[in-house]
Amino acid sequence: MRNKEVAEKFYELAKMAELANDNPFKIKAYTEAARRIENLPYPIEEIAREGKLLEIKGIGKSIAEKIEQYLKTGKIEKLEELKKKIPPSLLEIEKIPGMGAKKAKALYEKLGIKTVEELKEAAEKGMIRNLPGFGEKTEKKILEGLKFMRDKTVSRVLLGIALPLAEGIVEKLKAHSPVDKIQICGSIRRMRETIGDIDILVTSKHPEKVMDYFVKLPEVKEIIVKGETKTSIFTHENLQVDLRVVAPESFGAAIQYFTGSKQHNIRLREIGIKMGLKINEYGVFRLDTNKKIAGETEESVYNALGMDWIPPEMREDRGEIELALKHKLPELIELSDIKGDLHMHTVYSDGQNTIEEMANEAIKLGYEYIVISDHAKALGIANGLSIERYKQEREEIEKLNKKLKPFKIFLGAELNILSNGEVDFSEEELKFFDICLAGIHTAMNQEKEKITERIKKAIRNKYIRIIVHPSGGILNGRPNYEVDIDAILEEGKKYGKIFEINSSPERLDLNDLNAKKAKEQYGLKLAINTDAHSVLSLRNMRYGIGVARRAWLTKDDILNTLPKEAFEKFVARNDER
Ligand code: DGT
Ligand code: CA
Ligand code: CA
Repeated sequence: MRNKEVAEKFYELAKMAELANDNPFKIKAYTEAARRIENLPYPIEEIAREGKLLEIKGIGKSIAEKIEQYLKTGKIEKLEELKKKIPPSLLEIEKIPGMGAKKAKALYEKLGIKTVEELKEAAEKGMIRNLPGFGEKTEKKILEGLKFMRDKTVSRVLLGIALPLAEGIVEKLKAHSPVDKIQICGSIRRMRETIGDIDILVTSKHPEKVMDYFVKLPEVKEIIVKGETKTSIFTHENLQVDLRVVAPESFGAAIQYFTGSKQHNIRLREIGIKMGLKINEYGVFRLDTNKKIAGETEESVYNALGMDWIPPEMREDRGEIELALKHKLPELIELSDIKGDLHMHTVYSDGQNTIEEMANEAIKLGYEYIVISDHAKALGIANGLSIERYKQEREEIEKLNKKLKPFKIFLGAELNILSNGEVDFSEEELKFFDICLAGIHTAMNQEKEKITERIKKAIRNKYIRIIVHPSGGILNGRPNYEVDIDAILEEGKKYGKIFEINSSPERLDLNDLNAKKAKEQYGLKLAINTDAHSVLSLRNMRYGIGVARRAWLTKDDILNTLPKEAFEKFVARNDER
């Protein structure tokens, strides 16, 4: 389906027409057409083939002709003409915050600025402030806009976006091209929270067919290089995907090499050299005779170095190599160890599904229990619940528990740690819940001492068992609160509290390093929860598992690997205290 691609061409046409001072009605028509094409439920190429373009609302004869031109030739004549009048690089300039078409055009006409580099130079030299309609303030804004764009282009993509995208590509390559083995490598395989680019390795007897198919995938926006052994493309999200074809006898060595991390690989090579071995993406070789001694499987590579195979999530050179040499690697937690999810929302607060829908989905995922933890009343924007509404939830849950047996739903609450460390309800009221979770949702800008003390106070509340998303950051969004993580982990240890690994791909909080520290330095247990606001996001559990594995955690470190009866006992402690 080429809808998105065609739509983008029309957006480009509209922008170029604007820069060229074209008729405003035409500009509007191009933009409108782009929007319509983007939202079409059918492939535009099929509609064109059937001669039905004019049936699409908002598309007239002249636009229909342009669509046909583009589908046939890859070009729109009108756009090519405009490009002769106006340098297309102005489109880049126009996108910078604080610029826009009018200013881009004025700078081009008055100072001949055609590229982002030229714009930067002119702004830094103070050449823009004296132009009519610009001034010092505008010049400063342009410099800030340039910096923002630079930060944005180096920003990494969330694992929650990159992993499904990579899996989609792998599925298609498997189904429609002659690949034999295929493996996603790089930071995705290591389950890093953000991803720079996607690395996929395959073996095949017909590499050229694999590459031909790969570059025609609908995910592809632009081909960077296409070769027999390596092809790189950009997706529509501007994410680079590198596809490499390697020889079957080197597959293990290659996936080991391209899984990284770079630091981990460097350490392996150092150890290899001491043993008289050379390691590269083709295999493990004896330095003296150049004889290949391993490489077909990843295990063979690690074994040749006297080590056990190391799970990809641990390959960060944080001590895993030493453990592998001593055959003492931990048995990491797996998704199938999870027996319940302890943090989710329903239509009672700001979720999209009912309690029953969430429960049925959890049953499908193989869980034995869940905790429904809708927001409490202080969080007005999330439709937080009063005790009366929690009572309604309790009634509904009791009915469902009869119906869904042996599956069990617990009534929880996600309390708000208010700016003074108190929560939404009195201790007397908190007795009502099976289990209480608490986290910060407001006043996140408090200074370090205050916000740390605030969380410590919540930790001392005997009814609160789990601290959710303890550091508060949103990946690619906002930074963590200024919280002293060590101080709250220490307090958590004193009061026997559980800290959450929030599996939502925007959060992944605690992160790998803090989760590792929670276990190793403070002997704490953690919970891995999804914080799901819909049945679909219950499936985000695997991202939290990725964090836990990167933190070297095992099944025993995680509260919600407990079977139902043991979890019931954990919950019952509420009454004793
Ligand atoms: P990313 O893409 O920034 O999220 O991180 P990675 O780890 O996927 O890095 P990437 O895509 O640059 O390279 C993939 C793997 O290939 C990397 O983890 C290790 C290996 N690799 C790449 N370049 C080098 C290198 O210059 N030296 C070594 N030893 N390994 C490399
Ligand atoms: Ca990568
Ligand atoms: Ca790469």
